[in-house]
Amino acid sequence: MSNPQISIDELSVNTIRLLSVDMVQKANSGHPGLPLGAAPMAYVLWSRFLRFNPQDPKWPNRDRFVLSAGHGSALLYSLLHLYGYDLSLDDLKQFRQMDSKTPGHPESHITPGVEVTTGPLGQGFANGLGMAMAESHLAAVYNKEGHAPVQDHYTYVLVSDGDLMEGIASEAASLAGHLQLGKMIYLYDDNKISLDGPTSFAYTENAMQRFDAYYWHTQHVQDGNSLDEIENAIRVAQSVKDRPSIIAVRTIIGFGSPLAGTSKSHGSPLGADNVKATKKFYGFDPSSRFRYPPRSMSTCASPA
Ligand SMILES: Cc1ncc(C[n+]2csc(CCOP(=O)(O)OP(=O)(O)O)c2C)c(N)n1
Repeated sequence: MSNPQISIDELSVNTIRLLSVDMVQKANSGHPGLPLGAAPMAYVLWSRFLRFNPQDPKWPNRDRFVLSAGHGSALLYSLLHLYGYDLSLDDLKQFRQMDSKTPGHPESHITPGVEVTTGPLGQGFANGLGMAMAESHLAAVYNKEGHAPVQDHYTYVLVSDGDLMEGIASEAASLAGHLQLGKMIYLYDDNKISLDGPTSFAYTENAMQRFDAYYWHTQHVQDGNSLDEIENAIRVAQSVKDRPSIIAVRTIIGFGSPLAGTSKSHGSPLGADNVKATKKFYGFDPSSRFRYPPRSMSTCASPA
């Protein structure tokens, strides 16, 4: 790294970003924009909140994490690899290849740690509702006074513009509000860009006002790169027990790349020159591939 003062948090976020970029570039196919923009919120969630055990991915009382915007799968694979799930660097290098553990969209039966198969927008949103309903039911049946709860986990779902445009998300949101599922916490990657350009081409309503009407608790994080702002919002969401929560986190798609803020970073590899420029932006060696510093380092001299 060129900046010796970089914090472990920043280094971790940028490593998640650049592993994702490398996966997409090597496969010559995929979606780099979402991981570049949404890595900070994913990192805050995974490093400061999520309870899980990579050695026992099906531990019954684990927090659930669903990437409803399944096209951003490289983000999820980077997280699973870095947090110690059975997903190697070689698996990341096989992104989008036949019979690999890293298919283009997450598949629950293929990759350890993937809770649910996602890709059709809106579907993961609704799966999150099912998971939260299950948690609430199991807690009501099995948790007993005077004993540690058997079930008390959260369901966290990362959703995108496309998820909120889908009808199924509205139906699920309506029921979630009605059931007052306070342990559903949704992070909305509010980047205002979709596949073909700005969301204003297809989307006019104020989505958060819809969620207010569905009896959800809504919040806005203005700076999607601010780890502390994101953390505070998740803490507030956890304190709201009688409503599901959605946090609209304002991000920039493709952040740090020359294609930032444009739909060109949504669903195509950045291209070799742009990958180099992006690595330079983050202070990584532009010619490195799939490289990151050892876990024990407190500051980083070079990711190579
Ligand atoms: C139901 C459904 N329709 C269409 C698609 C194809 N598709 C994949 S990503 C995408 C655009 C999603 O845009 P957005 O949710 O804003 O994601 P971002 O651009 O922020 O990555 C579309 C239309 C899909 N996956 N699912």
